[in-house]
Amino acid sequence: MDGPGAIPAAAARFADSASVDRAFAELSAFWDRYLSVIRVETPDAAFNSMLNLHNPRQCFTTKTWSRYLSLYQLGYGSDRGIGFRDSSQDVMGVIPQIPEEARELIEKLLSVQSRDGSAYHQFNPLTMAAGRGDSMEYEDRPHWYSDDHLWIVLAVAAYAKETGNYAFLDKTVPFYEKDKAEKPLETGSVLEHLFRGVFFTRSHTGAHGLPLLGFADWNDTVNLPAGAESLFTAHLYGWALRELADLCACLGNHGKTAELLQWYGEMQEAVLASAWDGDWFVRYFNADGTPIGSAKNEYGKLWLNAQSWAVLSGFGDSEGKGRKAMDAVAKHLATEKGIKLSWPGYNGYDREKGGVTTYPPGAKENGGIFLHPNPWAIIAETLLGEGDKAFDYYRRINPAAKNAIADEYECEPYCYAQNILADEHPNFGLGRNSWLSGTSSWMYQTGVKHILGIRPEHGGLLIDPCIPRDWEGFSVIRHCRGAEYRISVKNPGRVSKGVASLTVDGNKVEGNRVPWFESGTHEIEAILG
Ligand code: IFM
Repeated sequence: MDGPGAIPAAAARFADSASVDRAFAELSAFWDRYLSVIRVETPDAAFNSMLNLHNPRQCFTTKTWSRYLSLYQLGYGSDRGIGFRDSSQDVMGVIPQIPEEARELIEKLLSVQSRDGSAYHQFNPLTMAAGRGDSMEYEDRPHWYSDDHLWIVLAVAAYAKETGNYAFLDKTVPFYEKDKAEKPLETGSVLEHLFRGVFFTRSHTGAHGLPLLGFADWNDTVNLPAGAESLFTAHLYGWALRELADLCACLGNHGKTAELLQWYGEMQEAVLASAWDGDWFVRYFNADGTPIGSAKNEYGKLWLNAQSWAVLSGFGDSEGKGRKAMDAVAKHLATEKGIKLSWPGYNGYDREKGGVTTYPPGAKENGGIFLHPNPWAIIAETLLGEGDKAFDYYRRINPAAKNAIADEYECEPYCYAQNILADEHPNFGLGRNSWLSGTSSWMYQTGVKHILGIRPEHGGLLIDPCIPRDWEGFSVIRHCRGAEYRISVKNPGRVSKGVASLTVDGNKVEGNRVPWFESGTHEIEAILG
């Protein structure tokens, strides 16, 4: 039973002190187990405390509560519920610790995917009733979001890499639409859901061959008239295509892999043909072809996600464009308190751009230090091999390293906030909306998978660190697929990246991938150089 009627039975479970003690013991055992899945020891104490305790704890909270029941966000009584985009990302922060709960959430998310491949933007987890979100407030705008359905591809791929449970891809899950008797009109395998998602994007492109924005992409507050195109969605589509291609290769479906990689190549061509602005990548195109995120614009000249994601998707690899784009980020967007989402902030309401222009310059999505995209910039720097830069960006927003400026920052020192006011705002440095932010999942993944570089792949556990050059090394204990890996990384040559040699239980292994074991404890030693 749900609701107030359930209270007496719940209270009765804790009517005597022995039951209370038992419940506390269970809770403590849960956290001991949860926090033991990944343990790190590095030369940076604030990094260790985030990765060993606070960050995975916040990830559990975001996975459980998405963006509702928060002191900052709309209350439970609203129809916000679980966000498709939000939870598809949050879930990636808990897959190593609670893979089966993660899978259950992934299935729920897939069950609110539309038959056309797009996704309902949000759903109530108790009733599973889904809705189209804020897009319904504007009659003249599309009622779908261009990114939602692509995030779930990343989540399913992460689940498969972590667990090796490829049978899950065949599991049948309904699409959302139902008949009058509430029976789903169509079902499909998990893999079919993912194919429909990427196909939706492939078949909804605009004048430059780039994905249409729909009502919005990751940035909820930029709502351009119909026909606008999104570079963010182009890059997310690229990442999703590569994940799906890898999954298909792993399942032995090489024809499908080739087709998906061809789609990837086509989108890369469209991006490179239209979106390079000279020193950085454009963020959107309006329906009339006007770029947003161009040196030609008066406001919103440069947007972080258009640069970092050009590296994440691999589309910006060509002729050093990705590096140049990230240099523009360092020059115009990076402050000592975190990286701004865009610059300069809009200064006044403009219905043609949407909610972004309702914030003062330097706040939230209008040129604020929006933290959720900061880890994407950090990952981009690791992909470019810049360990010092990556760790510097990490440190700038690490709440455990903000004690000296606690009065200015105002948020908790043990969890990530959603945003910090940026240097165009008089309260530069003030943090807000802590706890329920996608920053948590991404900062956790960034720390473990990209800076320390301990990353489950289909073919084994990858050891691919990108660390500050002055680190002597670090160690990680990682439990995965029934085995324990005790990893020691040494850095005698003081480099950032590049595994020169790898031993597994004393035996030399070629490359930087540890083969999967089903059980036991395994000693891994990697020497960088
Ligand atoms: O991506 C969104 C998220 O879904 C809700 N909070 C704001 C983010 C950026 O607009």
